[in-house]
Amino acid sequence: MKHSGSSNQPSQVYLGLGTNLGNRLENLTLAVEQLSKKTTIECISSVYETEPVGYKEQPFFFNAVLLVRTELEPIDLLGFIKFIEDDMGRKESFRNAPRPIDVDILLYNDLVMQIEELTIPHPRMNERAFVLVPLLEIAPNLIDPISRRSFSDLRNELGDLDGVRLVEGIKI
Ligand code: PH2
Ligand code: MG
Ligand code: MG
Repeated sequence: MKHSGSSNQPSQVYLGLGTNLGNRLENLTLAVEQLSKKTTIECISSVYETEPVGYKEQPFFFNAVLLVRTELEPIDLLGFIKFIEDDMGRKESFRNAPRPIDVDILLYNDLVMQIEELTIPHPRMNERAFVLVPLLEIAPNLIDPISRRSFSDLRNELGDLDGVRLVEGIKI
């Protein structure tokens, strides 16, 4: 099944990147370089340094969001992402554990899907300032395909954005 409509246009996908082990900037750069082998990178947010959410006893993250275009179907994109995460040395341990790189599919066109391996939109993105702040930087008018509300309203409802700080002077 094609998720990009009847035309053969590539799909527009927002990806969330997170890293909190090793050289975080290098990890982000390497992940983008790897992603560019099978997708076209359209837009990259600034880098944000963010307080860990969930499991707290771990280093601060660097987070960023990308817009890419790809002809990969969601499940094939997920496979490609897992390959990159494994290649960059991610160890399967526990949920929310520290990792050299985490790449999450946030949005895939306006697709809504739920299978065992993959839920789109990302099920926790609307609660996470470390996702919504960089997402809104590159897509200020985007709408949540489930609630049909703007992500900017959703971010405003989060209130406290203190745990998310723009890192000045660096670019992926
Ligand atoms: N990712 C998580 C859990 N907690 N916290 C921050 N600040 N950034 C993340 O990318 C992150 C997290 C699970 O993937
Ligand atoms: Mg994640
Ligand atoms: Mg993930």
